[in-house]
Amino acid sequence: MVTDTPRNDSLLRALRREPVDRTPVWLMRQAGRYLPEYRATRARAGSFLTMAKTPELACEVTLQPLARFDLDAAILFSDILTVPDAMGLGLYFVDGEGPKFERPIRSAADVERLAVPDMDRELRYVMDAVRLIRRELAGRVPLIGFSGSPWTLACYMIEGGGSDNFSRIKAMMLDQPALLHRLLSIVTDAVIAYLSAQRAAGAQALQVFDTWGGVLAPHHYREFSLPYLTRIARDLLRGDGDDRTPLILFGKGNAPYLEELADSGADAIGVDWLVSLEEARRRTDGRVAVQGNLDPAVLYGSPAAICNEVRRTLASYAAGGDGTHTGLVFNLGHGLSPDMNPEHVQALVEAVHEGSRRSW
Ligand code: 1CP
Repeated sequence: MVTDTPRNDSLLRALRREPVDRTPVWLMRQAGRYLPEYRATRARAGSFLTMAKTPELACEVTLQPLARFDLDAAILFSDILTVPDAMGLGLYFVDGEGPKFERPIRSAADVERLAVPDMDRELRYVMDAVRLIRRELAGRVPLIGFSGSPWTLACYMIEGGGSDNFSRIKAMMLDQPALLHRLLSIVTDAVIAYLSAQRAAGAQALQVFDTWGGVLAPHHYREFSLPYLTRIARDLLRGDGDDRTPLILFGKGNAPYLEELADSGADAIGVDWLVSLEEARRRTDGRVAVQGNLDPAVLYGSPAAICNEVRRTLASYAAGGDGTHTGLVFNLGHGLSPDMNPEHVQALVEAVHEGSRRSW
């Protein structure tokens, strides 16, 4: 395991709720289509999947936003759907339509055929990318590895792609709950193996994206998403040494469950903009770090408006505790979009660092 501390370790310190000189900031989908250099690499590669499956290209695009902005972390360039792809579902992309699976899960027989993929074979390209990125980062900032949550992965596996109403997975949840639990359990084992392998390859923090947890009614969330997130947090913790690799649980629409998520064993909870950081900090009561939560659409405003919203967000977090920013990782409440202006991203990153300096 590669455990050396990066020169800029503010992300790792904030995740441990230790004081930092300035609040760390990284942005979900920081490598992506809003950057012209990303579009150029993608054109050269021919497709998103070639880019994700070629370690040299994945490394190149991972580093692109760091060359432009003073970000405090790199996030592995990959996708959450690599895991179901490695489980044999056949991931492909249709231009303008997003990801799809050739063989979605539709029956009990489909579920029974699923197995945890071999990380050194089917997902070796991801681990090779992690190792290469660590080498190229040369200790500048930490590298975040990630996975989708079991519920969110199951959504894509059963729907066969993106969905507006989640009709197929919700029908399975209602009519065949034991079958859905069986699938979620296998996917959870795969997620734990995947995150452990990324950690062994050099990822210094890990994030689970529960993008679709918020489409569930509370009793369904507590039955079909939360227990699996908790199992991931507990199992990863058990497999970790003294030099613990922090785990961030990000969820869209997870505000109703902040207390329960803070008890999951994770180090940090990532929240969207439907809850204030003041409330998120108060309700998690210093038990975990908090990550978030600017509405990504703020980036459509002017740089002056962006700075204003960043300051409000920082002040909100400070007001939820002892007046400091300790334990805050600044991020958006969800990912950047392709039509966002890189100069506005620059203004955001600078505003976070300026607004949080010597604040503790
Ligand atoms: O056309 C392109 O270039 C592909 C667009 C794209 C990109 C840039 C996809 C397809 N995936 C990615 C990269 C990606 N995906 C990262 C890279 C690291 C980063 O810079 O943040 C990460 C962390 C993801 C994770 C991911 N993929 C999530 C969870 C985060 C989120 O946004 O909620 C989800 C839901 C996906 C599925 C996915 N992959 C791609 C698309 C367009 C989608 C969404 C499909 C849908 O439901 O409509």
